[in-house]
Amino acid sequence: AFLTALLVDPDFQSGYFDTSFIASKPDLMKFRYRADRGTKLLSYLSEISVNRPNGSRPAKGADPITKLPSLDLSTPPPSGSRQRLAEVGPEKFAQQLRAQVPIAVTDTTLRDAHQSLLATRLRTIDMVRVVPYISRLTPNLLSLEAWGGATYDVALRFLHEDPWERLEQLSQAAPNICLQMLLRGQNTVGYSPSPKEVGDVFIREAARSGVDIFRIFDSLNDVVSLRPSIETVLEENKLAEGAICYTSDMLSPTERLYTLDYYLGLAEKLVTYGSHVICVKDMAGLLKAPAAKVLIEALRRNFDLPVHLHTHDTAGGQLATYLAAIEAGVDAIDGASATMAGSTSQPSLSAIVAATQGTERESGIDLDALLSLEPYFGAVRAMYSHFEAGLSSPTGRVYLHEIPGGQLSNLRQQAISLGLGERFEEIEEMYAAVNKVLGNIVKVTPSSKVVGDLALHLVAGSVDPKDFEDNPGSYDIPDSVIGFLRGELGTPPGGWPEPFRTKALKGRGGHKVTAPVLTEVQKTALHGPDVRLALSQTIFPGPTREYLEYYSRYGSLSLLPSDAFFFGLEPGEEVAVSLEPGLDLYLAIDAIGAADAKGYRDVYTRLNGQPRVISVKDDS
Ligand code: 3PY
Ligand code: ZN
Repeated sequence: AFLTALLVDPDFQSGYFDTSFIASKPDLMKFRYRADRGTKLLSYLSEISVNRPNGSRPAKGADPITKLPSLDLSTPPPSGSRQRLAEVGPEKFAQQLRAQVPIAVTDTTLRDAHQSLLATRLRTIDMVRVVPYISRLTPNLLSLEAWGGATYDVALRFLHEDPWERLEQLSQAAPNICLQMLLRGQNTVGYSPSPKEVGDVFIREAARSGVDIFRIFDSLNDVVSLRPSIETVLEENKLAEGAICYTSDMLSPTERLYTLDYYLGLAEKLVTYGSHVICVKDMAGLLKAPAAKVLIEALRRNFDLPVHLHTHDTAGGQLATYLAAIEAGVDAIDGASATMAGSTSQPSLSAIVAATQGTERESGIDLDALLSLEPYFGAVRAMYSHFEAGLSSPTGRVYLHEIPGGQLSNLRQQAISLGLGERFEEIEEMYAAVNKVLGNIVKVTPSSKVVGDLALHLVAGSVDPKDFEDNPGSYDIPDSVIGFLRGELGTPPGGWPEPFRTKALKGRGGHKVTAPVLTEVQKTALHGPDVRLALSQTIFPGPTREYLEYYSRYGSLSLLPSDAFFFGLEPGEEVAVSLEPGLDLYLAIDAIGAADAKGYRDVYTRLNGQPRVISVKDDS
């Protein structure tokens, strides 16, 4: 196609031997560049269509684009929380949040909901398409939680996307609503602590790239470790939401550790460190309505900060918890679009808005607007059904095992891949038993991963947890568990389980914790021109290497529509890819040939109608 364009160019025809005019034809070179990008994407599609790493495509449902609300996007979205934060600054913003009567609402659909239902697989393209509608239809949201948590890792590792590009695109698509991220304290968005310098650089870059609200937690509720992160957020003039992770059952008469006083003690520290908001992070959905009433009332009575409640609807009762919390004065709560809500995800936004409509604390969010967004997310969810965890109902068993919403769906998938899918109840019970062995800890990423890893390991080996507790020296122990016992994630609230810990570490390098340090190369990179890449390389070296390999081989895979990205194309199918506004590429596969003696197949493709044959090794 490049040659054809060249040959028909009048300058080429008139100047036959003189090619210097090419320098004055940048479009030709662009054409070449586009063709290159197209060929790379076609190579990826050919590879996926031959080898189908995600299995075969589920029955094709409605294209989510056809389900977008009908709305004129040419008018700018009304101003909202983002403008307010920029105008009045985070302290005043927090005071106003505390003083306002309407309940403030965060929409978690683009982060926690898909992390908890669809293995965090939602791709940027499916987010960025709907955000301009959200910003116009529900401009009164407090925030959009759309970044951080597991999304960073999964973007690099499985979606071959740059998480920073996602953040930038989201920030542009929702200029009026605060963007919120979940930060795992000193673990940033990873599974083990990073040096403080990494946390600092990470927060500054995130703030610059569009994050307005940082929700920050520690996986063992060691809130002292949150101080540096909170301080950096304050320096960036963004809103710091220090979180206390809720676990166990505060009002149980037998509860000795996770009591009201324990939570008030944590909140006091967060206030001292300068947190603007106190978040109660109920990651497993264990906060029952009566406990919410007591906890929220006490937090608001003891401190002047607004309180933001986060929960997961795993057992099915969390709307009741929200109503109790609202009555007790909670300032903000979290929900997800109804078609991406419920069970391990957040309660439904529509249900929240409907339940408060006509009351003193009604949210100001338009219920019809929320309803008009549900079909889009319903169609998106159907397109990602491959990643559903198979949790088709609420489960009260969460009160027994206390597995966080984001982990419950993941653990089911892990169990299935280990051939333990049929024994999931055993894994749940083992998770509860292992939690006791490890000292009845707070379980949220990454401490929850420690408990999950050990539970799977013991069920796979049919080990009795009591025997493991008595004789840990006789068993293999996953690395994450050894790291935890050494104290890499901090100290558990109830102290160390002894003599188990000493026995388990004996002969395994002892109790010595190695503090994370940066190499000189990492240090230089973090202060060099490509901070984002340096952060990814420091926090996730392996996945970043893989991302770069994919990028050099296939280009910007985030441009592909999701069903083509996950499942390739059927022979005869064509997709359009928008390289930039007004510039579409058409990619098609006509046929896939038989494997030759070496196992290669010819894939007959077309790029903007021009045929080309791509050879792919069939791994089957
Ligand atoms: C995360 O850290 O990813 C979480 O969602 C914790 O709840
Ligand atoms: Zn959550």
